[in-house]
Amino acid sequence: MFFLGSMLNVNAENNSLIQNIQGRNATTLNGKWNYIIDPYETGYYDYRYKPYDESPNPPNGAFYLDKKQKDKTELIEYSFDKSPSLWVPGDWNSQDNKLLYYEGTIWYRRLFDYKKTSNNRVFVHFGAANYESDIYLNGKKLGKHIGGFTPFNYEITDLLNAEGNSLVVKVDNKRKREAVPTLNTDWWNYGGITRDVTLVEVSNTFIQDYLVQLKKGTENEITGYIQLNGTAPQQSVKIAIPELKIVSDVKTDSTGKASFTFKPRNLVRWAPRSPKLYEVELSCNEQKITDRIGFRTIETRGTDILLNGKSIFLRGICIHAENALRGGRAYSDQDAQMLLNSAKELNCNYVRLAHYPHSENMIRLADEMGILVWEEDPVYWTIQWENPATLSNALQQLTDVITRDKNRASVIIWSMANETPVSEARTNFLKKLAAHARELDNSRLISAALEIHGNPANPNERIVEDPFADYVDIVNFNEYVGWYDGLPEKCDNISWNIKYNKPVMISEFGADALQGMHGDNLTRFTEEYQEDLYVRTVKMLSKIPQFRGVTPWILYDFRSPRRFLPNIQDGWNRKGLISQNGIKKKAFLVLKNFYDQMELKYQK
Ligand code: GCB
Repeated sequence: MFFLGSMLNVNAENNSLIQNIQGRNATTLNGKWNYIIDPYETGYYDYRYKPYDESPNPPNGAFYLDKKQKDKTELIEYSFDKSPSLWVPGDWNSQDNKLLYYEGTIWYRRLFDYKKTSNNRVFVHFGAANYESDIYLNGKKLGKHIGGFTPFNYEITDLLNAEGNSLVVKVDNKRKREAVPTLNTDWWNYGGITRDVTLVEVSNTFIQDYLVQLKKGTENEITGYIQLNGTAPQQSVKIAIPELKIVSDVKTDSTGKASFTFKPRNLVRWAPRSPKLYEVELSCNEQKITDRIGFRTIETRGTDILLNGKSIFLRGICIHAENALRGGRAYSDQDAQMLLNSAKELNCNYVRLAHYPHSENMIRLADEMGILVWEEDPVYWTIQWENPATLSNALQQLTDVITRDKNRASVIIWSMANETPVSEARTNFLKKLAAHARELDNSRLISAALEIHGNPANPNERIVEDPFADYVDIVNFNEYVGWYDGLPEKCDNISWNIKYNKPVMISEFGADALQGMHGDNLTRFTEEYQEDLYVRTVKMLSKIPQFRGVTPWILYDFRSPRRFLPNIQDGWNRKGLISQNGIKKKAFLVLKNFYDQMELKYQK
């Protein structure tokens, strides 16, 4: 979007997302931030006043004013200066044991100096903060952001001082019925400023957003657009892909937009085995943005998934954004390395990033490593299907992740939801999400992790029948035959009733196993049980004619506040193929062997 008239105003509505923070003139605000824990919302409200936030003359109590005592008589009941600090980025739960279970508000403050070049503009960009954030600079509100896993930025040009800026962020991770996700999930509700905070300095009119991808339906036509933001929207923008000998000047129109198409010779397409990325340079007003972009096609034909025109089997694994070895929410490049290297060891060519958008580091590394990616909107289980605010929240999070990752070749699937029980309201909701995703990005595939059901007349039949399946490109479903549904041997007799003439993938199956706990294959929570379940499940799934991929649940054990069986779970969901200490369980090898076979089969 482009907001010409009011673009210098400092408020949320006028600050659309800036593309590719890492490739710009950026200054990190990562590091130690002072914090004040505020379970009773004292920093925001007071019994004497209306919410301070709305008041034209906020009284002393408001934390975002970052007040200092002027003399000994002045009453101020808080002090960021004397408060402890938390590391940003990072969840608060894993930084101080007192905060392990904390769900509520924490106020963060960071002081900084910043001298900008005159006429330039400055934005503050947050990779993510969970779940609701109110952001203030030097006592003025920049905006409010809702959603725990998507980026946001605000312009601060007019509020910025050369010295002594106080950036205050109120982060509240209380779970709410109407939120996305809602009250109940099976993962840890890590709170805090969980991803990078960055100052971005841009010229007065700058490249806010761009798309550079292969045109749908073509093998070598690079197409895209550039979107400027600023008072001089009609400019000449240079786009270069030196390795392909592309250098071109494009002219933006009165809305700041320019589209382009190039037909390079000898384009090498991106694929898992050869993840070719090209340096792309975009220059405008003496500012250059650099990116690394890959080009590939993805489509379905009948029951096949075609990558660059060739049928592929997606050898995947589900991953939560958690680094169990370090403890806490994953955010950094090192976290991404740890997780994706483990997936590679399994011989995966694909990962399902559950159940919400993971960090940009993860997606960029997947591009570099040649791992295909499923990204997911946090529409999980039973959110408020009939609440328009919940729908616009889910739409916004979807918009933001598509905006952020639309140039990443690794991303091939946008998932609308996970395990959402069928009802008319739910299907209407998901249809709106899918239509929106297709409108924003017609080049990738749409899916969702659906549920299955049984047949009372035939206890061994499992049926995939869901009105939303008509709106997806790939039918994905979660199944727990052998864990929540009988014992592993049940897999041997299951017959699948899946009428869709589309590729079918299994977005989840699995069993809990405590690493190091051994027994026979009927003893719950042993490695042998999990191993047996994997052996039988891959045989069972291989009988589905449209079977084109699978992402077992899950790569690593992960923290969950629903899993407290003493001495076994102790706060962890144990369905990982690797323990929280990094030790592989027996089932790891079963899956790896299966993937080695599938790789050979699909090479033919
Ligand atoms: C599921 C959910 C996943 C859970 C998993 C389990 O179906 O999609 O979030 O963690 O089952 O372990 O029960």
